[in-house]
Amino acid sequence: MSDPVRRLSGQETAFYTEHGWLHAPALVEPGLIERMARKARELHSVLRDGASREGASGTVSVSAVAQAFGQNRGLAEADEDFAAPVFSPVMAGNAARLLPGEPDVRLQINNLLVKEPVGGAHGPTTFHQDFPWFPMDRSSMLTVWLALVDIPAGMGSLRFYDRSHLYGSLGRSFARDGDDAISQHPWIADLELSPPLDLKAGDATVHSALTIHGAAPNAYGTPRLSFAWTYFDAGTLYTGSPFKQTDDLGLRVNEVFDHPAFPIVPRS
Ligand SMILES: O=C(O)CCC(=O)C(=O)O
Repeated sequence: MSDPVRRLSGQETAFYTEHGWLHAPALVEPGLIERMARKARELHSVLRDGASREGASGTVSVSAVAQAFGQNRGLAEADEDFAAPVFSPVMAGNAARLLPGEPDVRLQINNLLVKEPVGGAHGPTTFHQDFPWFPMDRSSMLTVWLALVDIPAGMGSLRFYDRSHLYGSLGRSFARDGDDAISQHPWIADLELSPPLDLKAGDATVHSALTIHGAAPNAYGTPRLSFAWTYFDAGTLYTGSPFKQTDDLGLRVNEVFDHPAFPIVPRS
């Protein structure tokens, strides 16, 4: 079976290394995106209607994803179409080449992300870094954010503070009121903001766990449907810092994340 993900070019990996983010047009093949989008819509309508029945596709486990509206985790473990880009050897190779030293990569999390139109449940995504929340001893990690439908800038495609990954860990957002990254560090506003991106279904953005990013509210009449997943350097050590995803897994402090929840993804 051919890989549904295309290999990133040297120019793209160089851009990411310099800027801390990347727009990767047509990263995933259209047939797969159509299937993922259909399942995401089905799942969304199930969740919106508040039903707890099985997904109409029969392949998506609602119980696995209904934990948080707007952020439905673990689809790659439940459904072969969501698994395909996440466990793609080409994608794992892309991720390795984006990280310093081209390490093996582990999967950290995968998430169907839904941003409802203005007036619904969701507003903007305030600007933040991902890394400060994680119980990891190094920041060599990145997130692939894949558009499942066309996502014009006004629907809330991600924007990035250019080169903000060069400033290390800048602290947590979402911990207190008014703690977005720019309020905490007004100098960040002097960095260039990435252009508003009109993403086509199958386009992706990639950002470092140190890159400050956020998104506008969804000003369109339909939900913004994207699927995001995160890889990290397989040599990363667990610090033991409290974190819901890892607290009860029996991970050992100062050892690697050798656990089925964090598989190493074979690469080509
Ligand atoms: O989808 C969003 O609006 C935010 C996603 C995000 O912050 C992330 O994937 O790291």
